[in-house]
Amino acid sequence: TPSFETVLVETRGAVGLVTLNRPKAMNALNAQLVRELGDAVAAFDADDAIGAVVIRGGEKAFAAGADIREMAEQSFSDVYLADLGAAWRRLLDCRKPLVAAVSGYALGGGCELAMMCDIIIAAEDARFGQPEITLGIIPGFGGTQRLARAVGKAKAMDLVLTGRMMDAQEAERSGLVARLVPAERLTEEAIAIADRIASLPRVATLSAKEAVNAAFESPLSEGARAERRSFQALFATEDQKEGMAAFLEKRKPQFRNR
Ligand code: CO8
Repeated sequence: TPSFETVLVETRGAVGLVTLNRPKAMNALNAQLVRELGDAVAAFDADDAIGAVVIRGGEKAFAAGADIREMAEQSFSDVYLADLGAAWRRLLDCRKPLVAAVSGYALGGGCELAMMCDIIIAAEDARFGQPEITLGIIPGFGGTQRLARAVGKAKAMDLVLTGRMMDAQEAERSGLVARLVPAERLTEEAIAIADRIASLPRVATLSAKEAVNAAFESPLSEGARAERRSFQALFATEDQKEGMAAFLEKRKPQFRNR
């Protein structure tokens, strides 16, 4: 496992665990952290032994946004030329499922990071928001788009225009958060979900992630057509034969990710 300064990387069986590690700055996402996070996720994506990845922060903050100290004096040209989008895109390029385990603050870029993951699990003390407007900017890494898709226009406008925070219960009710768990069980539950995902046939898993994501990228008929092709293609895998044979023979399947 490679070693980084601003993120900690571990494995738990077939699960890759990335911990954002700038606790003194509430895990503010500076350029180094975003780069290292991208490297860590890409390394797990390339590792055959890993089936899913959990990204977590600390107890007080998942991440309180982009690093305001780093951004404060930057000009348009600085921000334009730095193109941190390239680092973020490495997360979006990850084909394996990403689970965000959120406790404490997930604000600005921190909320955007959580929304780039496939499943958000939140502790009961989690708080989400896009406070950029209070700094004279707007979300810059997909926040307006992903929030609108996750919670609808009314609540997305409310959050983005006022900069207010929503608590974990509101986030779960609104459809941003998949599951709410007590804070002390957050990591354990997130790893259990990732471990369950990692135990399932991988070709189908990656196809399923791709298919659900197509719902946000294409018209219904195109998405459904792509889904149907993937569905049909999965009949060419050994794991489909094994999964169905095991069901009929009333035994546990032995998936080989083939
Ligand atoms: N950037 C830099 N430092 C931060 C940040 C941040 N986003 N958030 C907190 N810190 C630092 C504080 O400056 C403080 O440092 P110090 O001890 O040196 O003074 C330390 O973390 C602890 O913070 P607080 O004392 O403020 O702790 P509180 O418990 O009082 O408050 C809050 C916690 C509510 C999270 C508060 O810190 C806060 O409001 N933070 C800023 C939240 C924010 O506005 N985030 C949006 C940033 S803009 C953005 O994310 C743009 C996204 C575009 C994508 C960019 C990708 C890179």
